Amino acid sequence: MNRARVGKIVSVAAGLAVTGIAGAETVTLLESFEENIENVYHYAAEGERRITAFAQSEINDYDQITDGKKALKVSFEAISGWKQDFGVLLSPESTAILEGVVEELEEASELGRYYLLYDITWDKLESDAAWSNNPLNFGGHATGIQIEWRGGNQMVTMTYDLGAGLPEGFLLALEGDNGDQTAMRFIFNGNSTLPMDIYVDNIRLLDTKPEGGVTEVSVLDSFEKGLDSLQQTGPRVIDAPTINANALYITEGLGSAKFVLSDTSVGYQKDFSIQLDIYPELEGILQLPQEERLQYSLAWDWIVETEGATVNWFQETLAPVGPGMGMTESWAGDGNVKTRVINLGMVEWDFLPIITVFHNSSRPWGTPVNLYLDNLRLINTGATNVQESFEIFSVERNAGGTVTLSWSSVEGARYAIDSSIDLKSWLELDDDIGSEGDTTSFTTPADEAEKTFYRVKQLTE
Ligand SMILES: [Ca+2]
Ligand SMILES: [Ca+2]
Repeated sequence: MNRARVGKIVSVAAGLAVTGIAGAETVTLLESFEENIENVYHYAAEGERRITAFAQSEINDYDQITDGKKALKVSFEAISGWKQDFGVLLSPESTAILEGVVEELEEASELGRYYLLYDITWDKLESDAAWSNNPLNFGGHATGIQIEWRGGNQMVTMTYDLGAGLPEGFLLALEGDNGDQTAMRFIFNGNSTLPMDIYVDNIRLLDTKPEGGVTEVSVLDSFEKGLDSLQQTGPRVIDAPTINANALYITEGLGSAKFVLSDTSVGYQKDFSIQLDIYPELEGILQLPQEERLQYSLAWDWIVETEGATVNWFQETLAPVGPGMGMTESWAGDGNVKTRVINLGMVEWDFLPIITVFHNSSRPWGTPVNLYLDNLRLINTGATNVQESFEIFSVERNAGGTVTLSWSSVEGARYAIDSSIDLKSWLELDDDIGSEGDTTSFTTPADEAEKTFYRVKQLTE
C-alpha cells in the first residue's frame, strides 16, 4: 500500500488482487448430437462388432443429456475386454478450433488452460458390468488418459488437459469427405454378458483463461524437506516415502518424494494419498463454489523407475471417483516424466481434500518398482496482471474545485476509483476508467471534508 500526502488530501493506492473474474472461462461446444448422428461410425470391422445400434436419444432418465435435447446412445450386445468400438467425426469448424489450440500449445505449452471434455453415462439397467473404462483416442493419438466407471447409472466426464498430453509433433489426423475433419475414437473395456447402453454428449473445449488473465504457477510442495502431505495407504508400498536426491528423478529443486512398491504386485490397488489440507494456498480455493474453480488446476510430475522389473505397463488412477477425478493416466516408460493435471473446477470436493492414488500393472514385477513425485503446483490461469509499482503518484486540487488523480497504469487495463473520508466506508466514484497508457488520470469534484482518501483498483476485464 502506498500513501502520498499532497496538500490536505491523502491518496491511497492499493493494487487489489481481484478474484471476481472466475466464471469467465470459455466453453466451446464441439459436438452435441443434436441434428443427426451421421458422423458416428463403427470402428470395429463388420463381423467383429459388439455395438448393435447407434441412436440419437431423447431419454434423460439419468441426466445423460448434458447439453441440448439429445445425446448419442450406443447399445452394446455385450462387452468383453478392449475394443476400438466407434468413432465420431468432428465438424470442420470444430476441427479448425482444435487445430488452433494444438498450434498454440505447440508454440508455448501451457498446463491447466485447455481441456477437452465429454460426458459418458453408463446405463446399467440390464448389464452385469461392475466396471468399465474408456480411453481417449483423439485426432489419431492414444492419449494415455482413460475414464473409470465404477458401476451404477453414473455420468463420468472425460477431462483431458491438451497441454499436459501433447506429444511432440502432435498433429490431428484429418478424415472426412474433404479431409478437414478430425475424429475421436471411442474405445471400451469391461465385462458384461448382457446388453449395456452408454450415452455420450457434450464434447467440448474448455478454455480456463479469462480475458486478460495471466497464468500464475505456485509450487505447493517440491518435496525437499518434509513429506507431510504424503501417506502410504496400501500393503504394496514398502515403508514411508523418503526424499530422493538423484537428479534423474527430480523435476524441481533438489529433491523429490520416493515410494517403493513391492515386487508382489497384485494388480489394481490403493497405494498412497496426498493430503491437500496442509497447503494453505488451497484452502480458499477449495471453498469456492465448484464453477468458480475452473481457472485453478493442480499438477504434479511422476516418474516410474523400473530398474530390472518386468513392468511393461503401469497406470495411475485418482480417487474418489468424481467428475474429473475418475481418470487413469498411463506410464510414460522407464524414467520418463508424466505430468498429472486435475482441474479443480471439475471436482466436487464435497469430501476431505485428499487424493488417493491407485496403481495397476502387470505381474509379477520381479523386483520392487520406484515411484517418484515432484513439483506439486497450483496453476491459476486467471491471475490478474497487477503491476508491482501500482501507485497514485499525484493528487492535485484544481482551481475549479476539482481534484485530479494520476496513477501508474498498464496498457489495456480498466480501473475503478473509490473515495472515503474515514478509510472505512468507501464511495465508488467511477467503475470503468480506461487506461491511458503508462499513466492514467481522473478528475472528480473535491469533497468538502478536511481529508479525503482515494483508492484506485485495477479491474480485470
Ligand atoms: Ca446433446
Ligand atoms: Ca523437488
